[in-house]
Amino acid sequence: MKDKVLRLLRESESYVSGQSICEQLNVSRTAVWKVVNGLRADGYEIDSVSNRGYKLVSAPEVMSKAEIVSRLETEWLGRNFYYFDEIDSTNEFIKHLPEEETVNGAVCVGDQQTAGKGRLGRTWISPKGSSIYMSYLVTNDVLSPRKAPMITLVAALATADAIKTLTGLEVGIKWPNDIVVNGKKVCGILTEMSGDMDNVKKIVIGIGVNVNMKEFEPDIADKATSLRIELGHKLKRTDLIILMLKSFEKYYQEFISCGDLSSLSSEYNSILVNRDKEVRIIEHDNEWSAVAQCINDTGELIVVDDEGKEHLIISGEVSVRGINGYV
Ligand code: BT5
Repeated sequence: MKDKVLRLLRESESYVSGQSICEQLNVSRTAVWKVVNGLRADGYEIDSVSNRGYKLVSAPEVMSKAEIVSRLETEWLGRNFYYFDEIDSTNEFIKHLPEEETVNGAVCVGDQQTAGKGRLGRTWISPKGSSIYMSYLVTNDVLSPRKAPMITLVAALATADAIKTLTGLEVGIKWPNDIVVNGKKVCGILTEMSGDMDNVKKIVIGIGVNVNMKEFEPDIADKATSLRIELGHKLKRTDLIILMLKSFEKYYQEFISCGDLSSLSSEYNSILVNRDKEVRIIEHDNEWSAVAQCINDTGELIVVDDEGKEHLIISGEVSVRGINGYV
């Protein structure tokens, strides 16, 4: 209800009468009054003038369900929205939604994760109040296990685009799923799927963006950064969330209508930080060096070994590192 009232107030440049809010939302005047007071308690400045109604004067710099939902610019992504001040992992939450809430485009955002996950059992550091931890659910009949890993690349491209639009920073992608600014990781993506080999039932895309963190623990300080560190000032997390959702919806739709990455690979390759660089390919029981070239239309990384032989690296099975460090 808060998000609906907030949206009506945001959509109007002047006063909105209590009566019109009641009619549009089909609720009583008292209910509207209570919601407005609740919003004021959350820090929204709402002017009220008798015979004219309510006007939103300013919004606080908070991240909340009402703040995000009232500003959504998407058609389907985030229309089922879950928000937590604290959650173990937004991916785990989305994975365990009950059947009737398992709908395409469900989104979960947490202000803090107590068990944030990286890939291959690693940890994602997820402190309170400073970053974005967000997961999207896609349930699409046209997805197959072969196509599912490509979604990680779609999400990386969409997130990089949103970060660039908001900050103007030069944003790169370290294949397949890290977003990098000035050679350091600012965002990681974890895609998980469920179903069987013939029928992928659902895919959960989890994205962590370091927005306003001021520093990092010593063991990752040399390879992690935040948008605040790079820009020199804080950002409103909700501004980025709104752009990320809009951007993912756009890129995902493009991917689904093409069936692969053919219409997105040149854009991906244009910001691929591994391009023409020597990389270490770290496999389960083997490690070797090669020069990375670009991704193909199905999202594999094309690398050339010391003998000039081309190999396709499939995401999810290996790690790729820079020869002298992270990138
Ligand atoms: C990733 O794994 O980069 C995927 C991270 C996905 C996090 C999101 S947050 C929302 C959703 N819910 C979850 O539980 N997870 C997703 P990987 O490529 O394995 O990188 C993990 C490694 O990055 C760690 O082993 C650390 O070295 C480093 N790392 C951990 N936290 C970091 C942070 N906040 N910023 C930068 N690097 C970090």
